[in-house]
Amino acid sequence: MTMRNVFNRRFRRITVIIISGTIFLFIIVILFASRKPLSSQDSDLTMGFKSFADNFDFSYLKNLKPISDSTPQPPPQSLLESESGTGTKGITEEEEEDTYETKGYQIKRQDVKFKYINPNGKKGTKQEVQAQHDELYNKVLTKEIHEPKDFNIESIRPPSPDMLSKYKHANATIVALVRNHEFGAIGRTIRKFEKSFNEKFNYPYTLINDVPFSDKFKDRIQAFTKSPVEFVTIPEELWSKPDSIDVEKQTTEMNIMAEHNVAYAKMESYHNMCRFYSGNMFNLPELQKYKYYWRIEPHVEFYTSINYDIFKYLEGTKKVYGFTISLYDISETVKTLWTETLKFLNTGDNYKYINKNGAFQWLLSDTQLPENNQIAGGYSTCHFWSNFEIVDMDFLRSEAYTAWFNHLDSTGKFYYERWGDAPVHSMGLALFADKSKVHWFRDVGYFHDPYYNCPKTSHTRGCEPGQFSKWDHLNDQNCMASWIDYSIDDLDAIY
Ligand SMILES: Nc1nc2c(ncn2[C@@H]2O[C@H](COP(=O)(O)OP(=O)(O)OP(=O)(O)O)[C@@H](O)[C@H]2O)c(=O)[nH]1
Ligand SMILES: [Mg+2]
Repeated sequence: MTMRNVFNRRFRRITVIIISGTIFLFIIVILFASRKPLSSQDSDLTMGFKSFADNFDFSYLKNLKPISDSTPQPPPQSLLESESGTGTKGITEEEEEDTYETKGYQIKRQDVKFKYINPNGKKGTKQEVQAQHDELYNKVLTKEIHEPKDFNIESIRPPSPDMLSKYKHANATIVALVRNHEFGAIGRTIRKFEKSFNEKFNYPYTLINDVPFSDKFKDRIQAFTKSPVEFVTIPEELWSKPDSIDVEKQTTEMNIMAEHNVAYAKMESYHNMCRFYSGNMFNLPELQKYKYYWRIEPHVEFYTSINYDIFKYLEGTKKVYGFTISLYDISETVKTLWTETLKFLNTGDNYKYINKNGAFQWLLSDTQLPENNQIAGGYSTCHFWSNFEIVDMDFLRSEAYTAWFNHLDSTGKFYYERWGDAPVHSMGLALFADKSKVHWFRDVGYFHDPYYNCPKTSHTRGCEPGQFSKWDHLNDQNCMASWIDYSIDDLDAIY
């Protein structure tokens, strides 16, 4: 074969390849040109490639990934859970690395730590900070507000009186732990509470006692309300001091607290009450049928006529807790509550219970009463005052809260210290709940001696808007500015 013939044959072969390649490309172009305009239909373009690819077997191309469907997929369940529920799921490794310095928390297995990072750069002596906090509190409480804006309040108005008997309630009850001799004081509270809220809704009451209620108590109480009242005696095992408590140690510790003027230090029934409200009350058989409770107490005041169903507000907004007053605690009563809690969080997989949107900075702030943080192992002692609390018991009955309470209880420090149910509930909420699910009922005027929540609303009478305490020298006990600073993103969003 001559060189010329070889060239001609090669030239012909190349020409055939080029022509068939061009035809192949031409067919593809025709196929896509007949589809909708590309600019407006990106997802169709992907689908076009996909259906095209689906008609061929590309399995021999090892690294070719299937073209994914362009339909948006829901995020993985783990990410959804981190939105508002409890737990660390959804925190990426990357986030875990630097949140300690920038946000004040590190949530790693057996390496959980928190620190106060003073997010707003608060400066000054504690007196100066106190003055700034007083000013903020006063400004917020003297601003005229109305009902919450984050829910359709018109949909949860009271029924007309003739429809009251047919009203479809939320799954809720009003609770009070009381003693037989307190029938007058709790009766007066019920009368005020009825006027403010419950005569418009008739939610049932659950009155609780560590001994059976007397007939006299029951007869007197029923006269204060048209709502059903259930009288409950607490089973011994949910009330009394556990056998595991070292009585000698208890006596020694109680005497020390009494020497430091800690109120009720030596009163064992008070310690029982705090432990009961902290971890056992919502386990009473009679409360199993309910999801929400609103706690009331003898000797309190309600100043606002509430014209919407507060339980349905919590239910509708999926909030887990409502409060009116936030204050500092007597630090000697909670000396090791925080350190015991850190021990719990750093055991096994317990870190997973922490909600990364918890109110950590509120738990740790040390600008107003730094001496409290020193005595309480870093805990600010800020808490929600639990004599007024509206609670979703599913939170208190959750695995996270239950495991944590069991740890606290195992230390015996409801007796060796005087851990109150208020700091216990509050710390649990700050760690395991999203802070946006904890609601300050700013619109509800309330008083438990000596502190107020007194808003400026058209339905509030009998208190002075902005006043925190009966006694000015107790204004430094107000922790609400810290809640406002660190746990409310937008003050105008709800009220
Ligand atoms: N049945 C019963 N109820 C109790 C006992 N101790 C306290 N309570 C109730 O528990 C609630 C809280 O007790 P309080 O004495 O008001 O405690 P506190 O609010 O911390 O203290 P104060 O500032 O004195 O009101 C109240 O409703 C009391 O009636 C008890 O031993 N038995
Ligand atoms: Mg009280």
